Amino acid sequence: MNRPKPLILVSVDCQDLPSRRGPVKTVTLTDNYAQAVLNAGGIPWLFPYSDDEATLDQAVATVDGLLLSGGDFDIDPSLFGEAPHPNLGKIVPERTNTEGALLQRAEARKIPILGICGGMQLMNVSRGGTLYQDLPSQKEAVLEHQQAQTKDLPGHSVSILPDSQLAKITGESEIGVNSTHHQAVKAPGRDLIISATAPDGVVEAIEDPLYSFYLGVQWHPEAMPDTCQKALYEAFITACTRQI
Ligand SMILES: [Mn+2]
Repeated sequence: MNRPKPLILVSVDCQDLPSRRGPVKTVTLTDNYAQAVLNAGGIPWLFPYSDDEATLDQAVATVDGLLLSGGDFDIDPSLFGEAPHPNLGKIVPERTNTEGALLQRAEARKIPILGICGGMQLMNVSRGGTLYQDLPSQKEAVLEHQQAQTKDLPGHSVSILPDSQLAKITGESEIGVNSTHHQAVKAPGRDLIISATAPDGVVEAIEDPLYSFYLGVQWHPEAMPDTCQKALYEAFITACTRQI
């Protein structure tokens, strides 16, 4: 008999897509997230926005892992006690509220959690951490973190903290990563360690050593072909398999 595959709740974007009868609100997810979960041996479950407590409870109780995807949004700075910066991008309260509620429940169950880009930023904020609302205008001497080239190519390198979960997963002390963000972690939240930084000091990964798998990365491993990036999703799915 085949080994059962873990079920992974994947958070989504929601966009107005054109149709012949006008714009239609549509749940969206870049397919490479779903493919990365499938390729690593998991079953992705795309979960829409909801504020129904019982639904959120049951949804998280049902799954073996939580993947907070990135997307076309910024985190609301009121969540970390700041007024909006003029260069703050679009905030999507429905999305952020849904993901925050899912995250809270996933943390309570201590199931594996992987956060990508904006997903990582939300993990930090939910632990009381803060963000740069707009890196270029709020931090001096930053590299280009919104690369012009496609996401399969690295935009900058990151140094990985020795003995961190990320170091164990990748087996490397430095890797190339893509970079398509203008926000970033400023102060890390409760119990979180910074496990990767860019050459300019920008935080690129956070983790909670008290969890079996709690990792946020600022880049998009699902968009890169490198073996060490695939290893990230494989480690996540392996950890989720232990929940079954
Ligand atoms: Mn970056």
